[in-house]
Amino acid sequence: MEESCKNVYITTPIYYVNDIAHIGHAYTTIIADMLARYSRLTGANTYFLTGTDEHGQKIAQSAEQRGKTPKEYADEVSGKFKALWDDFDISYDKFIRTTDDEHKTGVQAAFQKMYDKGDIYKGDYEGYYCVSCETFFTEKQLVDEQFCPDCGKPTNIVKEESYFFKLSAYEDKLIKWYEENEDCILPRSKKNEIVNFVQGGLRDLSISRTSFDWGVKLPEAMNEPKHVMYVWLDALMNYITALGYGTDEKEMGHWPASTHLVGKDILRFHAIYWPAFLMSLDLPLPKHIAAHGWWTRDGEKMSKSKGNVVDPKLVADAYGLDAFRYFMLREVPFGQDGDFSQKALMDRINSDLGNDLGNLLNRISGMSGKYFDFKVSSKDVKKFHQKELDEVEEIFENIEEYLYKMQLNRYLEDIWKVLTIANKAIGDYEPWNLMKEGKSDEAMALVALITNIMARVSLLLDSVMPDKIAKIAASLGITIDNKTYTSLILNKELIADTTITKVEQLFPRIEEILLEQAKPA
Ligand code: ME8
Repeated sequence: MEESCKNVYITTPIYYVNDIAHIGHAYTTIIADMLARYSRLTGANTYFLTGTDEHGQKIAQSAEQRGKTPKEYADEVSGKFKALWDDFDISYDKFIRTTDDEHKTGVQAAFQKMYDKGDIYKGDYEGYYCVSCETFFTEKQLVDEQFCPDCGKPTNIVKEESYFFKLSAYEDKLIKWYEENEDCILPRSKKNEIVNFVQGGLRDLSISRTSFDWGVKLPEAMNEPKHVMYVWLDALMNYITALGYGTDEKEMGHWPASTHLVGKDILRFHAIYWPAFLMSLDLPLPKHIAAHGWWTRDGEKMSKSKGNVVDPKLVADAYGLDAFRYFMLREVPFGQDGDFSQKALMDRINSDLGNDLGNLLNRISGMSGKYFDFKVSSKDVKKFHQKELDEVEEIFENIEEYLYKMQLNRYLEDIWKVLTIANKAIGDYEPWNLMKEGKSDEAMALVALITNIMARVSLLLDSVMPDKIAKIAASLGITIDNKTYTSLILNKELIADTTITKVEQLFPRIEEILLEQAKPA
């Protein structure tokens, strides 16, 4: 994204199929979608991956409880995730499933390579396992000698033959990577936690299980039919098998990932195991691993087991998909937790979207229609409004930096500062008086200034609210594409003469909470 024609590869976690999609999953996916859309607008060669994580004990148990085979169950839930993302117009290039044959072949190739390198050895595992988190723990890590320190559920004692990955051998290399790549883990506070954890010492990682069989088998050459791979090894590899690692290698040109988006619950897997696996495979490391916070309800993390999840589809249907996208990105600083509230969503719609954005468009169409038969010319904007143009320039100067640093709320805040400049200019220059005084060229310059600001804002907001921005762009007579982006954002040019068309009210005022409750059916 930093320059055009470069490769950009954005990923979401692959979601477990034991759960229904809730707003937490939607949040990660919407952020990734925003980054991918923005990247495409800049002209970068963009690849966006999402999908589902379908192996492991947790899925096998959930399927059994429902009287289904794991594959039947995975097909059903994976299909629901995909349908939701399609309904949300998520612009993924590939939806990977870990039960795909190419994925399984790719993971086996990776396992074999790490084994051949001497990074995998056979041993016996003895310790504790949390099925819900699919994570191994030592006795010391448990809470009250029994419970998972992450989710609080009881753990199981596991004693079985296992293959191990020599994670301990990668301690120094990982520390070096963290030191040399300032923004490899975002936000910084989360990076510090990871660095401290690794400095505390790493133990080798058990990467195969023998007590159940719902997983990828070890490579055939190893002749270990009892073993299936640890689900996290299988899952993390999706980021390269999706590009054809170990099979046709077709899309491997996209590697390394630009940004792996994850929730903070799974940062350790991504920031410790994953780079160590990649080093073992002699592959370059991702540029950023960005961990966001949790959406909570009444202060508790949203999760199906707690029964407090909010259905993103119900919310989007009631309040509008684009408004929901904007709300999620704007409401909570990236990395922090946020409590979901319909009241806060309603306020954002009425104030930011209705008043500041939608109403500004109405004013453009109203003024241009009343005074100039909808024709707008930028001819005199610089003559009368260099001051406002400079103010806008100053705010937009580093706006893309916020995206690269994942400060998405600040990105949006700055766009809203610019909208404030536009709204204020109308009050300051009073075009209705300028017209009365016969200064129609000055009034035209003002209307054109606002139109130009709206055009730039539209380019910057297209990735956030693609549907509404398409309507705004059509009303302004501009096209949202790389050519317009280059002209207006990179080259800071003004738009050519244009004709405004009226649009329906984009964000009708919402007077009351629309959903009794937002729980999934
Ligand atoms: O962990 N708030 O899958 P998962 C915000 N399969 N985000 C949330 C959330 C919440 N309350 N709940 C879930 C897995 N998420 C593994 C990943 S990747 C190689 C394997 C989002 O279905 C957030 O992105 O449990 C979190 O990291 C992810 O869903 C966990 O999804």
